[in-house]
Amino acid sequence: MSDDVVAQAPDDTAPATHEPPARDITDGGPEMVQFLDSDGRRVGETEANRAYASYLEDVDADTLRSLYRDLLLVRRVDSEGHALQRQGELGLWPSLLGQEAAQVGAGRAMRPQDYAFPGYREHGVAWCKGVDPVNLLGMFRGVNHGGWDSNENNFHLYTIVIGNQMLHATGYAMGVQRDGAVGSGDPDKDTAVMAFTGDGGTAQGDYNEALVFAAVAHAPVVFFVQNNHWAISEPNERQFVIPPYQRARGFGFPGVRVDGNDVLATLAVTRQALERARSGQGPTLIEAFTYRMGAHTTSDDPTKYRIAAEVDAWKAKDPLDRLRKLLVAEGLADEEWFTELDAEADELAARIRTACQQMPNPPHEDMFEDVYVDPHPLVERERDEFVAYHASFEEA
Ligand SMILES: Cc1ncc(C[n+]2csc(CCOP(=O)(O)OP(=O)(O)O)c2C)c(N)n1
Ligand SMILES: [Mg+2]
Repeated sequence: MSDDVVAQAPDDTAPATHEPPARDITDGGPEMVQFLDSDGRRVGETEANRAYASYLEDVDADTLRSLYRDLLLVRRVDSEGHALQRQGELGLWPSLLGQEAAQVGAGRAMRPQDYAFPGYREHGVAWCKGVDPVNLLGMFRGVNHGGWDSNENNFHLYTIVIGNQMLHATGYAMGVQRDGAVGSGDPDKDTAVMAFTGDGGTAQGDYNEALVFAAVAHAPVVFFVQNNHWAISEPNERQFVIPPYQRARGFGFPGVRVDGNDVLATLAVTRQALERARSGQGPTLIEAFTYRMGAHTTSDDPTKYRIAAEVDAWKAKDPLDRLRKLLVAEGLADEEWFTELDAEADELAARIRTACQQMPNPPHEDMFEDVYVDPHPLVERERDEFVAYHASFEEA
């Protein structure tokens, strides 16, 4: 354990400041797994990445291009969501800007049978799991109560209650164990569960309880913490003293810090963790070291609590730029290819924009649907009362 990655305890007596943080928050330390540096150069063997190199052996030119395609299309979906909110079409949008590689690396490592439990910012994971982005927009437009059938793509509904999905994921993973879908050796059957949260989520009771349960149950779950350095306006120093990847050991399973802006490293590390889970070796915690480039949501103004220099420092670590540089340097994609991809992104944006604008407003009584799996007399009575109450206005 190196000292430089251990955060300092907060000094509550210090006045609020807009000065840069005392330590370099762009440096993930020597234990961080990286395969592609900020300049798009491949990183040679290091102590940290050695154990993961074999998980990238099948990553050829096609795979690299398709990873870049996912990163770019996900960024385009995100910017369209932001624009739609600004134009009054959505109530809210939480941007994933800067976290594309963390999410695409993780999402692409998953097999169809693996189940994801997201927070509310995991648009990139949703994309990789095959969820139509239109469904995400529907939720933030407020025209449905979740947005999609979780079991269609094994991508659970967004969870706004911070850290809560860690418990859902762990419980689901314990169910997977009871179904005998762990350690059977059948690659189409063995299943892992992924739980996504943020740096702020690690301070929640639910998160810590889930990690204890997962450890003692030896559950097939991978906890994926996107450390984007901010929990709304609260920095890492307010969430933990020991970073999340080092805390995993205290719960009883391995933790690894990965460069979350490096899609290759994230892919490799997540593949390894999922394989461990599927084969019955228990949980892993992955801390993706990344940065929230935008506001917390469209309701937030980060200029009130963080300095521009910090954002600029992270801009130089952009996850798309570095893979684009690699593709160009290794002659795997030319300008024409990038132009065609931009056109595909524009088409995608136009499709989801139109679909969003045309979403019908649901009948109000729809909110009583899907509360329980089976019909419930209390919910039915409440729905009838609600419908009768609304009908009374029409009569008046
Ligand atoms: C239990 C709970 N407490 C507080 C909130 C309000 N809240 C919404 S997002 C957020 C910060 C979460 O930060 P982090 O886990 O780092 O995720 P990020 O938004 O950075 O992706 C908070 C406190 C909430 N949604 N749920
Ligand atoms: Mg955060």
